[in-house]
Amino acid sequence: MAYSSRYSSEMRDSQPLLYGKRSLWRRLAAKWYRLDRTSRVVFSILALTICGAMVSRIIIEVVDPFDLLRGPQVTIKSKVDKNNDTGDTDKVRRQAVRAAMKHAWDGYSKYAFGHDELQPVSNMSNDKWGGWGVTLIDSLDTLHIMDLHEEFRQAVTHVASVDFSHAQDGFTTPFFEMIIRSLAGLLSAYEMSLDRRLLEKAKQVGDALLPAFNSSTGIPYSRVDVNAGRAAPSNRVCIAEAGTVQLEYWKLSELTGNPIYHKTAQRVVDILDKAEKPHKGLYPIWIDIGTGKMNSGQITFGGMGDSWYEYMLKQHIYSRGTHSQYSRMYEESIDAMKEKMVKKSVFDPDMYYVGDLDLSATRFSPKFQHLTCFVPGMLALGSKTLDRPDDLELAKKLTYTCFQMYNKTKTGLSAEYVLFRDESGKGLTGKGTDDFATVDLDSATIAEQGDGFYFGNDRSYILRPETVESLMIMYRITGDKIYKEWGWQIFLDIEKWTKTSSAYSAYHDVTSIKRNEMLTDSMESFFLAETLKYLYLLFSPVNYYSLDDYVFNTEAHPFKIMS
Ligand code: DMJ
Repeated sequence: MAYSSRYSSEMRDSQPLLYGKRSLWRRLAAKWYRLDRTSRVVFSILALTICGAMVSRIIIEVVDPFDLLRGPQVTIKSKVDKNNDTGDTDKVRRQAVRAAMKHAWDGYSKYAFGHDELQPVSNMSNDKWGGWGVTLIDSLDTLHIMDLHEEFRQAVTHVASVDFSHAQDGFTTPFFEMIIRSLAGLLSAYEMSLDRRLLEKAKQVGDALLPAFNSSTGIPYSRVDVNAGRAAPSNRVCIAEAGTVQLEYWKLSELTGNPIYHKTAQRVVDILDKAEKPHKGLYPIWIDIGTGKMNSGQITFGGMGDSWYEYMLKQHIYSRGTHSQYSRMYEESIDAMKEKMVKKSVFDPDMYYVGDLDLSATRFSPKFQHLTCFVPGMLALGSKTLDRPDDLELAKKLTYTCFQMYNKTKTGLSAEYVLFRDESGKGLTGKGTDDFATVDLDSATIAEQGDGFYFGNDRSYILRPETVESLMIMYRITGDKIYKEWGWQIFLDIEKWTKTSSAYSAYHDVTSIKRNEMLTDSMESFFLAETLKYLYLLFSPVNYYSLDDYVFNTEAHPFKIMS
C-alpha cells in the first residue's frame, strides 16, 4: 500500500540531510518511515499520551490549579528583610522560636485540629471556648509571620468552613475573649493574606457578637447567646471586657466600610470618659451595666483592668492621633498610676512595681501581677508616641522587675503574681483573703523572701506573654540588647520546663523543680498567638512588623495603622 504521507520513502530520499549520516535522529527517522500505517498510528497515540502527561505535571507543579477550587489564592512571601537582618545569633534564636511554634502547632494539628485547645500532656482536646477552634484562629497570623506556609493554608481552609453564627447548644460565648482572640485573629490574618474568606468570617464573628451591646446604656454584657441572637443578662461587666473591643470593631469598620461597628463600641469609651471616678484617670474594675457607673471593685493595671488602659493608647496610635480623647484619657491614667500605684521594693532599690488600689483609690496593695507586666511595653510605646521621656525610664525599671520575676525562681519561670513588703516591713498574706490588709508576715514567708519579693498562693506559670511582649517593645524602642538576652533566657526555660511530646504545658508551681508533677495539661491559645510571636519578633529585624506601621491588639494580633 502506497503511503499517502508526505513522509513517503521517496520524499525521504529526496530530503536534504539535516544531520550527519550516522546521527541517531536520522536512524530513528529511517525506522519510522519503514513502519506500516497502523504501527505509526499506535506510536503516535503513545507519544501524545506521554507528552500530555508531562505537560499536565508541569502545569500542576507551577500553577496548582487545585487552588482555583480551594478559593482565592493566599499570598505568602518571605517577609523577613534579609538586608536588614540582625545577625547570626538572632537568626538562630528566631529559628528556635519558629521550631517551638511548629512543635506546638504540629501537636495541636495531630491531636486537636479544629478544637479549641490541645491538652499537651494527655493529648486530649477540649472545646471550652465554644468549639470554633480558638487555638487555630489565634495562631493564624503567627503562622504567617513565621512563614509556616502550608500550616497557614490548612488553617485558613478550615476556618472557611466554620459557622460562627451558630454555637454549641447551651453555650454562651465570652464576648471579650472571642473579640480579642478570634475577631482580631481573623482580621489580622486577612490583612496579611488578603484572603477574602477571612474577612467574611471576621464579619460573621463581629455580627454574631454585636447583640452584646443591646443594653439600656450600650455597655456590653459579658456573654452572648449566639444562637438566640441576644446577650446573656448580667448586672455588671469589667472595664477590660467592655473596653478592649474597640480596636477590633474599628478595624472591622475600616475593612468592611460599615461604620456601625466602630460607633457601637466607641459608646463605651464615651460613657466611661464622662463617668465619675474616685481619682482622675483611675477606673474601678466593675461597671454597672444598667447605669454605666463604676461603683465597685478595685483599681488595677492587672487582670480585669489592664487592657482598658492599653486600648486608650492603641486607639490613639491606630487613628494616628486624630482624636484627642484617647491621648488625654491615656495620659490622665498614666499620671495617676505613677502618682498612686508605683512603688519600689524596700530590699532592692532598682525594683519598681505597680500595685493595686481599692475602690476609693486610697488603700494600696503591694501585689504585682504577671498580667501587669504589659505596662512597661505600653509605657515605652506611649513615651515614643506622646513624647513622655520619663515614662521610658519607669518602663526600664518595671521591665527589670518583670524579668526578675522569672530570673529569681528555681525554674526561671514567673508566678502569676509576686508580693512585696511595704516600707514598715508588713506584707500581704498571699492567701487572697483581703488584698488590701497588710499584716506581719510569718517567719516562713520572710525566709522565702528573696531580695525583693515573695510568693503568694498561686505560683503557676500559664505560658503568659506580658513580659516577653514588653521585652520586644523595649528592645525596639531603646535598642538595648539586654532585652534580647532576657527574652532568650526566658525562652530557654520555657523549653526546659514546659515542653511536652506534643506541645507546651502550663506549670503548676514555678518554685518546684518536680517537673513531671507540675505540668497541668493545659495550653492557652495565647501561647501561640502572643508568647511565641513576641519572642520571634524580638529576634527579628525591627522593621519586620514595625511599630511605626502596626499596632498590636491585646492578643498580639498586628493591625495596620489606619492610612
Ligand atoms: C491575653 O489573652 C490578653 O493579652 C489579655 O488582654 C490578657 N492577657 C492574656 C494573656 O495573659
